[in-house]
Amino acid sequence: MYMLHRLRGLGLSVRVFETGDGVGGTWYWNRYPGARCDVQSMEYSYSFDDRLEQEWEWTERFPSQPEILRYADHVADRFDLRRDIQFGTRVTRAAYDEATGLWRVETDRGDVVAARYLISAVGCLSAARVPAFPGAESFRGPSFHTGRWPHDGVDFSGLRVAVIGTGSSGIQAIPVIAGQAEHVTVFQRTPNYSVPAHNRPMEPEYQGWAKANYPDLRRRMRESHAGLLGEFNSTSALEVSDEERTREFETRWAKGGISFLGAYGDIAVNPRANELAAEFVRSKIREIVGDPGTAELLSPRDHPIGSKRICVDTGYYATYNRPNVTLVDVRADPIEEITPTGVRTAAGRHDVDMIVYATGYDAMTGPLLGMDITGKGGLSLRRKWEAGPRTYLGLMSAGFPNLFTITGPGSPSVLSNMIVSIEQHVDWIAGCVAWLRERDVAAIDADPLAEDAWTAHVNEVAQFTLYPQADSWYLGANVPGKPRVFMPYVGGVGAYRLKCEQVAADGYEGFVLSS
Ligand code: N01
Repeated sequence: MYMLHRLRGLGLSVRVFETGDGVGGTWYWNRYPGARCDVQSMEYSYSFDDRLEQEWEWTERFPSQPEILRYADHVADRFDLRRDIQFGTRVTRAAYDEATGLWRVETDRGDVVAARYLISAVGCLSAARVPAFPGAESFRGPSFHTGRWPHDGVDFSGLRVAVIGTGSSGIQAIPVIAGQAEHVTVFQRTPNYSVPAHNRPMEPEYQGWAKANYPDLRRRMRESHAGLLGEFNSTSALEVSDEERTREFETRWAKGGISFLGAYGDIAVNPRANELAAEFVRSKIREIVGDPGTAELLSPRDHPIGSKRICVDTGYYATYNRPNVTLVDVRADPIEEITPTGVRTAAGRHDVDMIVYATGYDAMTGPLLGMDITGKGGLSLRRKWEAGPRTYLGLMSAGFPNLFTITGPGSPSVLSNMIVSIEQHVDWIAGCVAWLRERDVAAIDADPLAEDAWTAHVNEVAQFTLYPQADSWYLGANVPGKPRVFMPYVGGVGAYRLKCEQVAADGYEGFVLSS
């Protein structure tokens, strides 16, 4: 939406294709119960328009999905965006025509359009993934993926519900479903670390203060590591006494949210420091969950804390104290098939009336590769990225001129406050397009050498952290056969922004320009 707004400002004619029937992207699709952002409302909003940020009133500390969707609708109306968006349309193919220097874009509605610039805003977590369980289509009841939730809601009353998956989506949905359903059976393959949200109504004083200080707060977010305001402590967890460390963890746990990981500067890089934070969360699980066996099953031990996206919950662990919730460890007792009446694991049958798949996404590359993109010489993006995504700055991939990827692989994207990263990419792309037009440059493409160096750098920085130690979607490890490559850029949004600005100031260094 912001890209459309900026391109209009440049006097370009713009057509946006959107699969959904409305705006909002992730917040349009993810209508599952309990869906809520893990970035605070005052930080998870557009900064590009003063009046917009002053007039919108957030009602909760962490915004719920319906509230963010209302905000997205408000932005669309306020800037009259809908007239250039074609809803209910999926791009199926995009091919670069070297003779004309234009992209030919095809959709599932039969549109064929030609464009000088093609900008992808397909998101990082939009290709929902349901694993291929044998017999899934034989199930007689309804089944839903959290990322493709019915618009008119789902009534769980009196039902026995299976939830498969315990990532951020499952962890948010399970407590709400358990509050309504007759019984919930959770199928967990890997336990995740989760910290409480301690969500609450927005304090008017805080909202007023943030609005009064927005220019400074937004600047701090843009210059920060993750695009967030939280207090990040740079000292080592190993330098302080046990008492002091526990006090710090307790304070952050009581505050709630992902800034728990900011307690010490070496949690993301030093295994010993990491283990101290991980063990603190495990101790909380043991404190909350009554049954010691269940507490142990819920305690992650196979990956460092933060190496998978940390979850933020409301009453998740306590849900396992309810008599109507059963936890099944599918690592010890794997799912063998879905039957007409439920889920059959190696150890037995679980009859249910409904299945909720909280099984995640083909992240980052999935939505891009789903579009069948071909560049110069008929090179397909799928072929080029066979061994993992290759980009320069996450913004372009060599051989695909004038194709920009907002929050593409190789940029901070999912490791940051997405709104901050989206705005930064949109501003950079708009600046680049304006620059090209002023100079009559017909095409911009990534230089393969700059791309090689950036791809190596993205990988090198990731290796310096504990991220590669987890089988995460950051690495494509959740999709069988996907190359194991760390996709987002860990270097931080502040440093990354400086790099992008420098490249532009140097006449788009590392890019090839052609007239
Ligand atoms: O998806 P996930 P998600 N058999 O991939 C399990 C963002 N988000 O939708 O770990 C059994 O994290 C899988 O198990 P395992 C956020 O960035 C943000 O929950 O692969 N289980 C895992 O438990 C997040 O990280 C918010 O062993 C199977 C689960 O399904 C990202 O979206 C809220 C399986 C998938 O977890 C994705 O989160 C929601 C199988 N065959 C999402 N296949 C907030 O802002 C998969 N699983 C708070």
